[in-house]
Amino acid sequence: MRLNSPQINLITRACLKASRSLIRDFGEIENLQVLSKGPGDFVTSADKRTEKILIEELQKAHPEYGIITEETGIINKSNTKNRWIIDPIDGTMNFLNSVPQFAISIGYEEDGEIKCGVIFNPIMNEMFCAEKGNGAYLNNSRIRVSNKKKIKDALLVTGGPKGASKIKDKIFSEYINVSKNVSNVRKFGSAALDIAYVACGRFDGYWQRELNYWDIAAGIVILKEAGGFVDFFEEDNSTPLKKNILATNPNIHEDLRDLINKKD
Ligand code: 2AM
Ligand code: CA
Repeated sequence: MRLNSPQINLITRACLKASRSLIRDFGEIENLQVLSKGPGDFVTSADKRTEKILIEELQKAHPEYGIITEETGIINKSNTKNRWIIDPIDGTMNFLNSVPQFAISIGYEEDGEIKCGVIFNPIMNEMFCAEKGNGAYLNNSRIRVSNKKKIKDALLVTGGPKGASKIKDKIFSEYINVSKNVSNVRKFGSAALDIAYVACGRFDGYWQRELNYWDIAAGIVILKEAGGFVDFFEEDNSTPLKKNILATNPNIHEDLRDLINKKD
């Protein structure tokens, strides 16, 4: 792999270290499914344990960097120049159900722009990474978005709505509208991996509402470096960490945007 910024090296190392205990924890889940209590609390602690290792590793090199994480929140709030954006387990519901579709996702942001990122599925041993200007990779191979030209032939992926969503009806009707006009739509349950899969051409496009910044930060640079287009829609300035994302190969971007905007 020809990515060699200090930040990408740090993120990669932190991911590999944290994944060791994450793989062990995943192996325990099946045993816990049979207990009446279920694995809920265990997963929460696996999430926290993973995040703690990631933070410790990244802070060793740069204690002054800002950090935005799913579990801990914001660290070193005043540093908005250099920030790590961390999701220790993206696809928690899959993890909880013994489905090996989840990932550690870490982006590095400089002056408000994501410069590099890693999305690592430790069970499949797939590491997606990218650095601005230096391309995107899956393990050691360069990746590129698909070349599918027509939206009607596209295989898309989406997610949501969340249990607590106030716009469930809107999300479902959008799903119907889009589904009727494309080849098919999948729901895989990990936003980070959904974007990574668009980046390597497994899917032609992805959209989802009501995400958090840490779900997609690493995916933004990976998709762009793989030749994809990424964009946010219906942004609300009062909640800058909440995102509605549209991420596709360049050919179908406008068509998917039109489908999302289309009303019944
Ligand atoms: P998570 O697994 O880290 O919670 C599932 O559609 C995708 O949406 C996952 O990437 C999931 O991230 C993300 N997501 C963010 N907030 C969520 C929530 N409250 N409930 C379900 N999924 C959520
Ligand atoms: Ca997430």
